[in-house]
Parts: sequence; structure tokens; C-alpha cells
Amino acid sequence: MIGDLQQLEISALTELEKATNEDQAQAVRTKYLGRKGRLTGLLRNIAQVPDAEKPLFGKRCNEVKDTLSAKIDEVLFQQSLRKKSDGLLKEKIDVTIPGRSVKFGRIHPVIQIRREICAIFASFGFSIVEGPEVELDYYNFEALNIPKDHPARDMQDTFYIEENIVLRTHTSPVQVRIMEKIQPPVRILSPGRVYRRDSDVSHTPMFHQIEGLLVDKGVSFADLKGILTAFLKKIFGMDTTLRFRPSFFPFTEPSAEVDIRCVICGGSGCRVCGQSGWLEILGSGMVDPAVFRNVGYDSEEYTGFAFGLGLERIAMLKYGVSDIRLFFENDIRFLKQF
Ligand code: 2U9
Repeated sequence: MIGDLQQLEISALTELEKATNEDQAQAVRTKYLGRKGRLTGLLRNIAQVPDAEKPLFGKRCNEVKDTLSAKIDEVLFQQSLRKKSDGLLKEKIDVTIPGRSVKFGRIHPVIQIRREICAIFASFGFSIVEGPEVELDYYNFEALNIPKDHPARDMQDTFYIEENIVLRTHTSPVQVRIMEKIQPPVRILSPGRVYRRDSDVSHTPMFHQIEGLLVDKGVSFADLKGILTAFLKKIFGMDTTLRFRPSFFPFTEPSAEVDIRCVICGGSGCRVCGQSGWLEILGSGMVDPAVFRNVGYDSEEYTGFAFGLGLERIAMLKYGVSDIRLFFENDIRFLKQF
């Protein structure tokens, strides 16, 4: 019987060697190890083996079964690998085709301007601060001297999340939050996204602002003029001419808008400056004492100035872009020019 077992193992391995596909390898498994297979048949006849040889016979049967099973699995695995690599070889690959070039990204023009302005004010000693874009009505309006139902709210058409929660319409609430936390002197710059319900060639529902605030003892309108003049000369060139024009904002008094001589026509009048020779760049003013009272600053002891500007507007003037919406279309052909 042991001899039969050896014979069986040899013929099974020989047949397996000849198996060239999965079906043939599986057939060897059925023929020898299946329920009606030859090894199973031998085991069934164990009664004919002398008692003394039975343990050895049983052990050998198991060994042969394990060897065959492992060998069949290996053959099947090798066959599947061959099938895969044959498939790959059939697929014709032209290794001479040039590879696709990697396109490098770059910093968005609006963010380039943001970095430039932040760097200038950092050099003046301002800290850069940020805050939430979803804001309480209180911080966005009330603390800034814009009461509920006041006509001043009409200047900023607002997205309301709930009755007292809005998408911030400017970054001023960031400064209010900082003033609640720290005592003067304050010298901060708050860049960020803001939201207004507006859409045309020069307005998008989301745009970027930078606002600045300086509060200390004895700060005057002369300081406002000095800092803003230095800033505008740094960003638009030392020979830039500017003018301060009276204006109104609910949170500053007095207020002024700052214009520069048109960078396109040099002041003679063109389409970009609307024939006026001047470009509006930023709004500014001395912080209204009502705002100081709201944050608990003594408005007799401290004065300060604030200013704000829209980054897309600066980028449009600097690069001669006529439609603000181009900044947000994600068109590589537009963005790669900056
Ligand atoms: C506090 C007090 C006062 C920020 C200021 C402006 C003037 C201004 C506009 C420019 C173009 C907004 O993006 S824009 O539409 N901003 O004209 N912003 S003064 O005044 C503040 C800010 C914070 C606590």
C-alpha cells in the first residue's frame, strides 16, 4: 500500500507538470484529492493495511495530500501570473512617446497682492490677524456703530445665515474682537474673504479685503495720512501722487477716501479712471468714539485710525483686468499670466 502511495504521488506530480492551463491543474486536484479521487480511495482501503503499518500509512497519506495540494496551488498561481504578463505584453506600449509635462501651479494674483500688502504693513510694525467668516450681527454691525434697521446697513447688502448670524461683509469684526481682548496700543492688519450680495463686472458675492487699525494715545489724522502715503508709495511706486477726499463711513469720523493719479493715463483721463484722472484705492478715517465705547476703550484717552481696501480692485488696476469675475473662474490661461 505504501508503494501504491508513492506511485500515486509520482503520477500526480507528472500530470501536474504537463498541465498548461487552470482547467488541467484543477483536473489533477479532482482526480487525486477529490471526494472520489485516488488518494481518497487509498485511504478508504486502510483496513487492508496491517495494523503495525497503519500509523505510518496514515501519516504518509497526509504528507502526500499536503504536498500535492501545495504544488497545485503554486502551479495555479504561476499560471495566473503568466496570463497577466501575456496580457501586458500584448498591449503595445510606445516607449518613445514624450511624457506629459508637469504643469506648475502659482500663487493666485489676489493672494500675491495680499502678501505684498501684508509684508509692507508688517514692516510698519502691524500684526496680521484673522477671524471667522461667519459672524455675529453684533460684531459685523452693531459694535461698529451700525444699529439694526439703520440706513447704513443698506451700504452692505448682506447674506444672513440666521437673524443674528451673517457672512461678514467686511473684516472689521476681527478688529473688534481683538480690541475686546487687548488694551492699546493696537496695530493690526486683517486680511480675508468677505461677502456681499452683489454681482457685476466689478463686484462678486465673495471678495477679499484688507483692513488696518492703529489705536494709541495721541494718534491723529496726520498719522493716518503719513502711514497711508508711505504704504501707497511702496506699493504703486515712490512717485505716486495721491489725494485725500472727504467721505462717510459709520465707524469712522472724520472719514476720507484715498485716490492715486491714474496709473494708466497718468491723469489725463481714460476709460479705467472714468476720465477723472484719479483711481479710488482705499477708504479710511479716525475710529468713531462710539466704536471705542462698545469695546470698553476710554475714547477720551485713546484715538486711532482705520482703513480698508478691496484686493481684487487693486489687482485689477495693477494688472489691467477689466472683469473681476475672471479671478474666480479658475481658467489656467488667465491665471498663468500673473
Ligand atoms: C474698526 C473700526 C473702523 C475700516 C474701514 C473703510 C474705511 C473702507 C472699503 C474699502 C473698499 C471696503 O472693500 S471695500 O468695499 N473700506 O472704505 N474701512 S475705514 O474701519 C474700521 C475697521 C475696524 C474697529
